[in-house]
Amino acid sequence: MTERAPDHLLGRRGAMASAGAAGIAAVTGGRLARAQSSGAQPADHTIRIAPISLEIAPGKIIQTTGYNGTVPGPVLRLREGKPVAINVVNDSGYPNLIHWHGLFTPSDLDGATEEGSPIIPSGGSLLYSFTSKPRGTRWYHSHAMAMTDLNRSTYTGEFGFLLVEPASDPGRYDREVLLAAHHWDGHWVSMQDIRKGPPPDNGLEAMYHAATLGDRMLGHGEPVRVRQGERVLFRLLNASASMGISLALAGHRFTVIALDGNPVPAPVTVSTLKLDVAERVDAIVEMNNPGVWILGSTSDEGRNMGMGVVVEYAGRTGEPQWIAQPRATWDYTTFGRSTPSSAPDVSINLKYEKVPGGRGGYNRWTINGKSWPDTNPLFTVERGKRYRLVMNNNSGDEHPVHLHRHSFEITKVRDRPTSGVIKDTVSMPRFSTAEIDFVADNPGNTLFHCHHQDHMDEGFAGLIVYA
Ligand SMILES: [Cu+2]
Repeated sequence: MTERAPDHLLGRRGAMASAGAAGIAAVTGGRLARAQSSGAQPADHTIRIAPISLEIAPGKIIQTTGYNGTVPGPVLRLREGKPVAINVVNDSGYPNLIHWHGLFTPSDLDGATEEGSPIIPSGGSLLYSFTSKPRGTRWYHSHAMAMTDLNRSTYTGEFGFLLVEPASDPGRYDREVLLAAHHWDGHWVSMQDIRKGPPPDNGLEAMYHAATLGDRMLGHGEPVRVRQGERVLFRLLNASASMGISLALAGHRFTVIALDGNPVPAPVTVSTLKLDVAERVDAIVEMNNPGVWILGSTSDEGRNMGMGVVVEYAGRTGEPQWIAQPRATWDYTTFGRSTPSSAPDVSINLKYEKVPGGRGGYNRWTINGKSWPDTNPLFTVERGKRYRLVMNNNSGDEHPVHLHRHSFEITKVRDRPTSGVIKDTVSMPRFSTAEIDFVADNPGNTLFHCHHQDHMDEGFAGLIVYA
């Protein structure tokens, strides 16, 4: 593994050490307690983070870490509006914590040291206790730093679905299928060597040799078994550390009903789904084309790496079929209203740029010219006001930017106004613009960052603070 210059070590690493120590020393309000010493509050769920040997295809063993001995981790089904206590035991072998992605948690329970959440030392444990909201397809994952270590944080098997279910809503579907995508077996390569191109595409990036949709590589797991006439709800999650994906189900189309777990105004039917890192899509498929099909990456390279799963109708056998998909553009406004949203109280411009690392070096990332921790604070908000983030991705890379502890509304994509699409992560294509609005309705430190593990570790993060 390449050692980096000392200045890189001062990024999130320095901040984590101080915030983590402070967090553990100052346990707040009794809601956050070390499970070992609390004793009084029983846990509804226990998640043990530990090493696991994962066979994703015959003879293809991945040595990683995961939750409760499975990858993905156990599905946590929580009841909307109800308190839940989750005991997390850290036997991962490194300082760690869990982020409850998409939930409106207090800062100290959110699992992000930048907000003041405590780190769990190796061998320690922590009780997370919060109210489950909002309803929808959420997930949980490590929010530790990885830096150059591809065996930590979101590079590992430390991810799982977290479904916040409404008190009463049976849903109009016959079967629910949960599939999480992940990339494995990563190593750092210089893009200058790969693309033979000039800067700026020149720094080190993680490349992968294997991928899964579900628990095994395409063709090596149990098929998704369906029956003709069923309406199947697919809950799809991209739990990759740094790779966006496009998925299709040969012979079928998806009716998208929710993005990042939140119902969309226009449930449009499409052939391909695009999920950037951390994004979720809930889509209904009418099973009306009996056969044995592949649900997988639209790229041959992706499926060859393992990104896919077989969908098998009852009574059907044979080789799984793939049908090449016409190139499709993915646009959030497809699922939104064309009417503009409410006007914001305050607009804030955010420009994202890369500081190329050169051959053998790691790229740095900036928001308005600054990298974490110089982006603490990024800006200050007042409770109850509506903020518009006017974002300019002035780089040749795609960025899934994620807002913690709040949802936002997409209000413009490039030059197209839209409303009604509520998310917590928005993918910004290379050299693009977008606008998102959020209401400052959950006081406490709030992290805003790119969900690419390496982009975040290399400075693409900022802290929004309440006045
Ligand atoms: Cu990024």
